Amino acid sequence: MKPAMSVPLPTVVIGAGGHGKVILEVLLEAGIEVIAVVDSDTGRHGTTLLGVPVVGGDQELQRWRPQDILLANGIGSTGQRHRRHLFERMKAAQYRFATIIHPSAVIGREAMIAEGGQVMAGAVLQPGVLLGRNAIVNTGARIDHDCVIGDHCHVAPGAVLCGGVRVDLDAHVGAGAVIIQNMVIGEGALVAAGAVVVRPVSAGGRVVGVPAKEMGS
Ligand code: JB2
Repeated sequence: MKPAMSVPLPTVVIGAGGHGKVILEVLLEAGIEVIAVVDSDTGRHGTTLLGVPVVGGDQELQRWRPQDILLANGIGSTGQRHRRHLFERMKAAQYRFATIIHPSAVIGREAMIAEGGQVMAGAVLQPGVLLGRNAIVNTGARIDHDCVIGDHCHVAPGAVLCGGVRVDLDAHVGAGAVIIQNMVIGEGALVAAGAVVVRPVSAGGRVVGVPAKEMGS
């Protein structure tokens, strides 16, 4: 059973870079009407992304009333916390964000995906997983039962979270990392690509290696 994507409204993608392209691919693959992309780089204005026009910067959103469209956050890892700030700025302006699930993703029963949550191609969310607002489960990542992934987190491509893992607000789990069951990854923590986490990671911690250790130690 899959939670439905939030589909009823035309959608605008924010950001025409790498993440924006992947988000747009999901939307198009799911048959969503994407009416425009906006990007702050004037060099991209007047171009297209996967055939959708890049109409200008964020000020172009004024073309549409917030209640008439959904936004899709196409900002990925660019700039620390930038993705979160953009989400919060647009929410304050009354916009709503699409929940995005690639048709190839596997979503288990009683999994829940909050507003703006993004699940990319080939990702797996087993039963009981909770994915927070504006959080990303990127390509091919596997999230086992009952994991709780906080708002604005990013689980990068190919990462594996065993059952019952908690990833707190703003944390980043790098590509191909493995986290054993019942670990807690604290707020704002960074798990480097390829790390194998067998101990909890404290808030703001940065771990690397197999088994994962604090960076610099
Ligand atoms: O405030 C903004 C803004 N800030 C940056 N508003 C709008 N509308 N656009 C903004 N941008 C634009 O986002 C930049 O001008 C740029 O075109 C785009 C970011 O593209 P980039 O490819 O540099 O980064 P990304 O965040 O899309 O992708 C990174 O993170 C992903 C998760 C890359 O590392 C990817 O490889 C990765 N998959």
